[in-house]
Amino acid sequence: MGATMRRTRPSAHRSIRIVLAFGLLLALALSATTASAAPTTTTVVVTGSDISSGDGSAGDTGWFTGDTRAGGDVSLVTGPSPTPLGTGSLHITTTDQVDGGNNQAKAQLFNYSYVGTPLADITAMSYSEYRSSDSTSNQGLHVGLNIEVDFAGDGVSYTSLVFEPIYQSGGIGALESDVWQTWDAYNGGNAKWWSSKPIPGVCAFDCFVTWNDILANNPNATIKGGFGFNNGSGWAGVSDENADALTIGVNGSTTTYDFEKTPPLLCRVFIWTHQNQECSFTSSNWITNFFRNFSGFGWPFGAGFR
Ligand SMILES: [Ca+2]
Repeated sequence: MGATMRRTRPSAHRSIRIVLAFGLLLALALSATTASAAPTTTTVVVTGSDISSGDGSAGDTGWFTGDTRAGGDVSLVTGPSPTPLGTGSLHITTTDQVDGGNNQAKAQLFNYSYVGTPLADITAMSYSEYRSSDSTSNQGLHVGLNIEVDFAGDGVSYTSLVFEPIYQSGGIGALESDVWQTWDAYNGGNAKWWSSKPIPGVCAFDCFVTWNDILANNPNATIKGGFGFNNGSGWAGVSDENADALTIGVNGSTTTYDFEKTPPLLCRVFIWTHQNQECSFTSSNWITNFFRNFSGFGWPFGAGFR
């Protein structure tokens, strides 16, 4: 009896250890799976060296001035204070230039890194904007967002979807000058957009429909070109605008672009996955950016400037 018990006890302990080890491995595997699928929040600083003229039609990603025409200008400046992020912003202006009887001044700054993204995967869009009282254009005209879209998802179709603050629930009464205002261009799918061309469910120019309406009528739509800011054309008068903190979310992971005149102090973060993650600081907001840049990446072993 005693010899039997001596034989069975070690065997039972081995079984328990095997079960515990298997359970630990399973927990680690599930943890890793969960970590890899977790949404991320990223801030990217955009400075002048990040911007090129023209568009990303050659397949380049990054920032381009798009269809910026004579009389339109984009530049990176300090202020107007207090900026939504950092110390600078994008200055996006149009003059009262007249070309052939129409005011054609137009300024754009588009990002071409989202080409091919299904519109249905977009989960956030927002930006901050500042209209100077030096503007002489109609006070309802504030800088808006554009997305160049393949609405049929067939590689051929094209329209520009446009978000403008004046067509949102507050109307012109919500628009102000000489103050930063933040616009939610997604708003749970309830933000209003219009289309530059007729597409299923949306007429050209004059149909102001929700993002969800566009998706319902164009379920295969994808981003075809640029996503970003537009000022003009066809706006009589001078438009003096600033923009900052452009956010886009894809499948729950958001990226916010912080426009800055001065290149930030760069650092490199070493995280537990042994990957390096660029992060950025400016002298006045480095504490905020320290935590913002580290969120979503887990605790680092260390960080260093370079
Ligand atoms: Ca900024």
